[in-house]
Amino acid sequence: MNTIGIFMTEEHNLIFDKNDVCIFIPVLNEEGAVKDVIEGFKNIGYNNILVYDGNSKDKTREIAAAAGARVVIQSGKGKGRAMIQAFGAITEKYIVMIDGDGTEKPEEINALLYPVLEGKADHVAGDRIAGRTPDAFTSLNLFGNRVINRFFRRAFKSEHRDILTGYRAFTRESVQALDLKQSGFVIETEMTVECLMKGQKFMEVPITYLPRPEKVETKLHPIRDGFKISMAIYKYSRFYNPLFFFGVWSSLSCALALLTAAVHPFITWHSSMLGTAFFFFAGISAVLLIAGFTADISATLHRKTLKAIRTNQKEQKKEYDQF
Ligand SMILES: Nc1nc2c(ncn2[C@@H]2O[C@H](COP(=O)(O)OP(=O)(O)O)[C@@H](O)[C@H]2O)c(=O)[nH]1
Ligand SMILES: [Mg+2]
Repeated sequence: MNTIGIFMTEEHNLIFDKNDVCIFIPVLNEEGAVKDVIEGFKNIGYNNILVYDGNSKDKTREIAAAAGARVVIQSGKGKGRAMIQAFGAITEKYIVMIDGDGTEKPEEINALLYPVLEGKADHVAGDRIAGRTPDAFTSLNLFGNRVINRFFRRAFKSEHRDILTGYRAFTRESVQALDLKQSGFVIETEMTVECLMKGQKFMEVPITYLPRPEKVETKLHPIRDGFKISMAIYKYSRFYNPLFFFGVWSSLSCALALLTAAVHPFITWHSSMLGTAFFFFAGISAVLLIAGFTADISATLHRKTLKAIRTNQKEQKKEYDQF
């Protein structure tokens, strides 16, 4: 099969070698789906397929190797750990990552990869919520995803629609610049946050999201992992949007102060205690708000400085390339 890809835009024709794209599939007990995912890519000329296995207890490794993928067994546990290990080891210029559970379509790779090849994006994420088919998400998962994405948009003042997606394309250089530490399912959130922190060009494109094939189980625990992800979003907002980070507690204290003021006329026998509580909560609220504003100034200045450094680096690289 010819591995030369030609991608035509209005401005230019882009020719690339599909072997320069590493298709990376993290898997854990996916014997029911991994073969179709691998073959889906091979059928369209992408033969460079790397499967990172999280010590599956079924025949995932054997099936993946027989289908023509390189199989590596990750050390330790967790999807995040597998991703960090893979990003450190991959040498190809472009990486496309996809779940091994058959819920995403290999043939939709172009929508993700082309903006990266064109240089329009460093990192493209497939928005599963936009292209979900009926029953692809359970109602609990859809609700959880919506709440988490809304919380993320609020915390990061962003437009992201699906931060938890596993179908993504990026340059090796851009993903290696991210400071990733999460071992489990918080890794996608961390990646998205890191892209924002590092000022990378991030884009979302709609992708089809299919129900899992029969007998293929999700490894994600909606309540436990949903809680961990929400906590991580809050924690990460500290450096990106400190006004939100401190503002949450400032608003809560403010609400408690108002509550004590509101009940004050009705519970006269506790009035001195309520008065103390009012000043306590009002004080905490004010202090946190001041902390938020102060930290927000530092964060904004920090972002501006980083942006200036990056622009400078890009200009220097351009000059160097011309020379
Ligand atoms: N290597 C590795 N892969 C994992 C691990 N846990 C899950 N995966 C894989 O990561 C992908 C996403 O997991 P999945 O259960 O589909 O999560 P969801 O798509 O968010 O519901 C699938 O291909 C899983 O097999 C792990 O601990 N190690
Ligand atoms: Mg999945």
